[in-house]
Amino acid sequence: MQRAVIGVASAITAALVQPAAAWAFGSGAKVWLPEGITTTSPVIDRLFYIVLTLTGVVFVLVQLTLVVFLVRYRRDPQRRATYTHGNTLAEVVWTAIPAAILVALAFYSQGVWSLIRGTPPPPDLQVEITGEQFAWNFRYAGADGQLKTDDDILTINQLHLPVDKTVLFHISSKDVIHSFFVPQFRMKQDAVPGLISRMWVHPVRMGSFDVACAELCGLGHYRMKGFLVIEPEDAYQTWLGEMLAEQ
Ligand SMILES: [Cu+2]
Repeated sequence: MQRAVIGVASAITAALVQPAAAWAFGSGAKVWLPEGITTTSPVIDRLFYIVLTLTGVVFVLVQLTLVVFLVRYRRDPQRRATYTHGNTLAEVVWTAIPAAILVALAFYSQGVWSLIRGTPPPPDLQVEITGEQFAWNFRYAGADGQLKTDDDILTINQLHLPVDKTVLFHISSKDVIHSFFVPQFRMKQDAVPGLISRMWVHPVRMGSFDVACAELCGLGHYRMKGFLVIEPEDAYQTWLGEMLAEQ
């Protein structure tokens, strides 16, 4: 019995400590998460692993304490129940320490939040994203560099971005609430009809990635999938030229 408890406890600890160690030693955040490909993804991952480590340690401690109490105070006909008023010191400690941790986390995460959701940096490129049942529509500016004009370039489910450029998305929806989600961005933004939400990214790695809809939006939700390609500027311009020719 004791061996089984120790076995389970060490398995839980390993599952929690490994990602924390991976983060601490900089071996990338690939233990649980796909690779991060933007300038802000390491910042988000770091916050995630800090919260995971804190809650993981508390979880293991609480479960171990629970097991210890279950065994130590199990039914014993020889023992009489005693009355206790509690312990003021213990109550102050178990209130003050979590409060201090939460306040510290609030300040720390506020910095991350304002970086990601505060005023976006000046964009090199702006793309309008419109969700609809069940596809992603992307709108690029044409030769005039302005969105919402006659020479705009429209694509369906095909999102190409140049690497190392700041991109500002304007996200909305035609019908129901969708959610624009690229796991490698570590960002997710609801696409709400009648509302334009902004989200910016600065991709630093090239490759092909999936664009998912992260909001159950109807029967075809599962097949609402876009394709993101992050490529060098010249390849991006070539692709945009091809899309223009198809309009
Ligand atoms: Cu959807």
